[in-house]
Amino acid sequence: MDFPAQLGIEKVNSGASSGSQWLSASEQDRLMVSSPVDAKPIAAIQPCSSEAFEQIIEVAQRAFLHWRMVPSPKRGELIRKIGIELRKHKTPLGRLISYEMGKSLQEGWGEVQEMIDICDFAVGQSRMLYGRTIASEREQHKMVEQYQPLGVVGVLTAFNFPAAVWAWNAMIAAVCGDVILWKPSSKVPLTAIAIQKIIGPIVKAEGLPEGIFSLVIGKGKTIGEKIIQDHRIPLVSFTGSIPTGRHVATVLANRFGKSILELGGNNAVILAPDANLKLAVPAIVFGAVGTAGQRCTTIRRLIIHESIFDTVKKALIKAYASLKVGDPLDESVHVGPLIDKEAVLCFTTALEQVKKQGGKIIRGGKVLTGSSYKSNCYVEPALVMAENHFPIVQEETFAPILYLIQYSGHISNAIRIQNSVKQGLSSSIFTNSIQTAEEFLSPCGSDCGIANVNMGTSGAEIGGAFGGEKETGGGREAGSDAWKAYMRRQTIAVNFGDQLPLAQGIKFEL
Ligand code: UN1
Repeated sequence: MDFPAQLGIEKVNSGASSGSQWLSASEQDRLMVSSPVDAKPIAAIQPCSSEAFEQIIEVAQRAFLHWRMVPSPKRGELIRKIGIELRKHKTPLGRLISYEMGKSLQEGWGEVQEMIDICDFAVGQSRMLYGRTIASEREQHKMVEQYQPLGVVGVLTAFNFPAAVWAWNAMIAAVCGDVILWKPSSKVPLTAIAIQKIIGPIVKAEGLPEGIFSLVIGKGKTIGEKIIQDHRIPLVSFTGSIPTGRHVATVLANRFGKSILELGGNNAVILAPDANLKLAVPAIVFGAVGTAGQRCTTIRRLIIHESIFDTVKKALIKAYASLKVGDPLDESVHVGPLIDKEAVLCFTTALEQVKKQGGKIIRGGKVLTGSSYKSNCYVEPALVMAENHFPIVQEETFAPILYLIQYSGHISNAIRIQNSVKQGLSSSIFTNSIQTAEEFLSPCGSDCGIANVNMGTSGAEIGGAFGGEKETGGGREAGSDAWKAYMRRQTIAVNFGDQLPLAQGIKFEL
């Protein structure tokens, strides 16, 4: 296994970097990272100390003073070079993601591709930070709106996307003139170290200062908490659970900081009576078991019309029987391990709960043991007959459990079931009827941030704004106009005349 070394991962790594420099980090609480694939230790990390954190913030603040004055198309030029370098590292980086996180190699490479795509997008965006002109009501006045950089942006990412979610945030924030402080999940910090080692030298070679992209590794309770509390960080983008997101939002709101939240999903697919099952079945299986059910966008609920329920159930049982669970680096494998034993416990506990609440497991659900599954993190993806109101179905269990739920009558009944959860990230419908599809996309349709037709709920392209409603947090990242969240908006009025007319026609004479 040569990819960790190829990417500059050492036996013991510092968990604090201001760009190309690595600070001496804490000797205490050394973090040993082992793979969920085979339980073997990969490398150790010295977490970022309080002193190193202070230094990094100071360097980042200094970098911002320079970076905000670099013309944004020039900032885009740096991102273009990062995209080129990521292309060169796609093979080993995808392998590291797969080995450290456990997702299939295809999905590991897909994640690097998502980084490359957002780089390309950000390069274009760097020439399109458009404001607008506004008609002034006063004579010889003009009004315009412009967008200015914000400062140090904290990006707190989750274990399930060790690379791409940072890139969505960081590449866009960087062309906006911000500097980025990344705290990855301490379950997958080696991917972050590898990325930092790719980009740090590029920034340096361009003659740009340290501190545009910094990295701090440590526990959420220590380093994560420092970031959300710090007044020097005007914006925090957080991806993770709803309870932690609620805490992040509260702390940020209390100090009038900005937040972008990407929290849990409880995504549903609706199968209308006229659904094309040739499309639907593979889409559902990929959406439910891809990344071993650990995407925010994973399909968790399948809302099936009663007229096709038995056919769909049989087709899914058959498809699940052909799934290969095992080493995700083996390209014939569909499903790798869960991230850790805690995640396995969540899977088994949820299945116990669903049985108690009246559900029935119709396929899978076992924890796999034996020499191919040494880490004890492998599970058989489960198909479960359930009802939407079961408390466990209302929750997001970050594991491959797909609840089969029946509906009858009009499509509005399925939409009502779909929307009857607290989360609102992604949704989809399979139908060949324009009326049904358009009702799903109408104001009385899906209440989610993402609504797809004739495809699954996961695997969004970076060109769209990514995020969800309700307890998913309301944030938007990646494409479309998501860049605006990384900038401060300024409304400008200029008087080019020799009179001083007041707005609203107010008279004030001296
Ligand atoms: C996540 O699970 O946090 O749409 C992000 C998708 C991916 C991103 C998921 N492009 O499934």
